[in-house]
Amino acid sequence: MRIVVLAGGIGGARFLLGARRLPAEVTAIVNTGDDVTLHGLHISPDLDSVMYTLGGAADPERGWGRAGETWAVGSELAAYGAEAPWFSLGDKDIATHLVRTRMLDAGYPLSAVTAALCARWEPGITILPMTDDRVETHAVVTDDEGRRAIHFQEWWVRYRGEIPTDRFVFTGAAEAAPGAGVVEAIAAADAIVIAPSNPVVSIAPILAVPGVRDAIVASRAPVVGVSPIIDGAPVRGMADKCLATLDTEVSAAAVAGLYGPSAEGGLLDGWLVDDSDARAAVEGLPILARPLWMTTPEETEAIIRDGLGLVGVRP
Ligand code: GDP
Ligand code: FO1
Ligand code: CA
Repeated sequence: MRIVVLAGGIGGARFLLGARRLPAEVTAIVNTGDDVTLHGLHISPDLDSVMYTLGGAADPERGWGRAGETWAVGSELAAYGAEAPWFSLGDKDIATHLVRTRMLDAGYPLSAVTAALCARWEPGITILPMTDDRVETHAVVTDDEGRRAIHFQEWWVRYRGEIPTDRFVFTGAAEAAPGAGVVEAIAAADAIVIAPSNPVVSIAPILAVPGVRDAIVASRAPVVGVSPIIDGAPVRGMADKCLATLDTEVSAAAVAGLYGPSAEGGLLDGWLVDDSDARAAVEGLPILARPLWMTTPEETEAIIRDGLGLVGVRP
C-alpha cells in the first residue's frame, strides 16, 4: 500500500511519525514556501523539521532545528551586525544548510539534495520537496513603512504575525513545476492524506504548484484530511492569523471548506475533526469526529487509520 501525505513542518512532522508506523510505503510531499536564503545559505525549514523529527534529531520543545544545538556561529554573525539577527541559526543546523547550498550550487535539484541529506537521517519514509524550483511565501503587510511584501520568515519569526496583513503570495509558484517524483507518487497512491498542517502557509503553497492539485484530483486514490483546528483554535502556531487573511473562520469546517469536497470539484473525500468539533458539517463531505491530539506516534497512527477507514482504505 502506498500513502502520500501533504505536509508542512512541525505539525506535518508529528503526523508523519504516526504515518511511518503503518504497514505502507509513505511519501511526504513537503512545503518549500518557507525556504529562505540567509548568509548565502539555502534554508528549508519544513523539509528540515520533517527530516530531523523522523531522524530523531529534532529539538522536542521547539519542534524545529536540532536537539542539543549550540549557537556560536549565530552569535558571531550577530556581533558583525549581519542580516536577519531575528532568525536563529544553530551550529549543527548550519552544517545541513552548507551541504544543501553546496549541492544546489553544483547543480543538483533540491529533491536530490533532500535525498542525500536523508541518507544520514533515515527517516523511514520518502521526503519529496513540493518543487525543485524556487518558490517563496511572502506576506503583503502594511505598517509605518507603507504597504510592502516581506518574506514569510520575517512575518512569522520577526513579527510573530502581529502586523496588519492583507494576504500571502507564493512567489514563483505559477512558474514552478512539481518536484521530481511528486506527480508519480500521487498517481501511484492508494490514499492521499492532508496532514493537520497550516492550510494557508503550509498546504496552500503545495497546491499552488501547477500540476499538483490536478494530479490529486486525477488520482484514483481517495483523499482524507485531518483538521489542524481543534475546538476553534490552532493547537500551536498562527493558523488563526493566517486564516484571517482569507476571511476564513477559525474552525474545522471552514478549513475543510478551503480544500473543498471532491463531489464539488474540491479535494476531499473525507475529513477528520476533533470530538470538540463534532457538530462541524460541510455539505457533501463525510466527516468523522474523534480525538485529534497527536500526543504519541501510536495515537497519531490511530488517527490516520480512522481517517483512512473513513474513505474506505484499510492498510
Ligand atoms: P509548521 O510548518 O512548522 O508551521 O507546521 P505545520 O504547518 O505542518 O503544522 C502546524 C499546524 O499543526 C498548526 O496550525 C496546528 O494547528 C497543527 N497541530 C499541531 N499539533 C496538532 C495536534 O496535536 N493535532 C492537530 N489536529 N493539529 C495539530
Ligand atoms: N523559528 C523561530 O521562531 N525563530 C527562529 O529563530 C527560527 C529559526 C529557524 C532556523 C532554521 C529552521 O529550519 C527553522 C527555524 N525556525 C525558527 C522555525 C521556522 O521559522 C518556522 O517554524 C516555520 O518556517 C513555520 O513552519
Ligand atoms: Ca511551515
